[in-house]
Amino acid sequence: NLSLLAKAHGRGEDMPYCPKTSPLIGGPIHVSFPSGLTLAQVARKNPLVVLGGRYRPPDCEARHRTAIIIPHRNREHHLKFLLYYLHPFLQRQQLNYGIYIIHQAGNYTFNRAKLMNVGFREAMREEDWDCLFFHDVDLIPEDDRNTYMCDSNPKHAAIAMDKFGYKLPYKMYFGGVSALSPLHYLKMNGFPNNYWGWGGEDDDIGVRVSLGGMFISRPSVKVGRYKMIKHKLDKGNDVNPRRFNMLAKTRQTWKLDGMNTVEYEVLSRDHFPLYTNITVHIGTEA
Ligand code: UDH
Ligand code: NGS
Repeated sequence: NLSLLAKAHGRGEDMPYCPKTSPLIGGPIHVSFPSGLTLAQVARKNPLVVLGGRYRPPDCEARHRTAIIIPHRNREHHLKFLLYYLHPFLQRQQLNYGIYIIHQAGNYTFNRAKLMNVGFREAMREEDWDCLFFHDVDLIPEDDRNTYMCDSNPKHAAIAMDKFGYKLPYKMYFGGVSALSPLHYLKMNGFPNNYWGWGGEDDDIGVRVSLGGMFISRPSVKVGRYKMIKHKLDKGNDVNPRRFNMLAKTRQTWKLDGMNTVEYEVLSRDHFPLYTNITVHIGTEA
């Protein structure tokens, strides 16, 4: 089976599996934001990344296939820094990975969770990923031991962010970066489609985890550390005044709204050197 797999990938038949723990993992990462960085420089530093932002370890068969899903609009500056850190980070973890930017078309109010549903479906269309990392564009992991692999329960990875003093802001926080297997995702009917604007969608997702009969797993606070690139609330992403009312009803709505009802129109799919860009029209609030 292994040799068939290797053949299907057009590689040598005797490629061994990568070690269970990557020898390239180094621990804490010093994160700073070099001025004048360009995407071309990031591409030059990552010669083994192929079109669409895909990578597989050159000398062993990866044990894990992880897709990174990044909701995006008008944050090219943050994206550049994230790619600068994320590509080498994922390579040190010896993953088979791909990076997907899900770009919301138009100027209508932003909808982070719906973009994640789009990312899930579109990424799974391309490859049999065994783990999906839902990743804000402005969060840079600060420790290699924060492995981008799935656990047996949905994982909240961004447990310790600098802006919260490297602590969880509250026990049920599920924002920033989370990791789910396709099975986890379908068990909770994906994410809600109707949180337009800032706030609450991550809490809804956290509630769905338990409604789907699962628990939240987390790395240790030593390892799940992130630096946030500072910014203000974006234009087109005003605080959602309906979020508390909606959150109070998640138990009634989660099966009626989610992956089973998501509707959208893909406007373009581009395989750029460092990422796959999917530009999507996700409509407007009902
Ligand atoms: N995002 C975009 N473009 C936007 C809005 C959001 O790309 O216009 C994406 C991006 O990946 C971002 C994520 O959605 O990391 C989350 O949005 P956010 O960064 O605005 O949310 P966060 O909570 O910061 O990190 C909000 C700033 C302070 C809000 C205070 C409200 N009380
Ligand atoms: C909660 C929000 C979450 C948000 C978190 C951190 O209050 O969506 O704060 O926000 N929940 C609601 O509004 C219901 S932050 O400090 O990053 O601006 O992620």
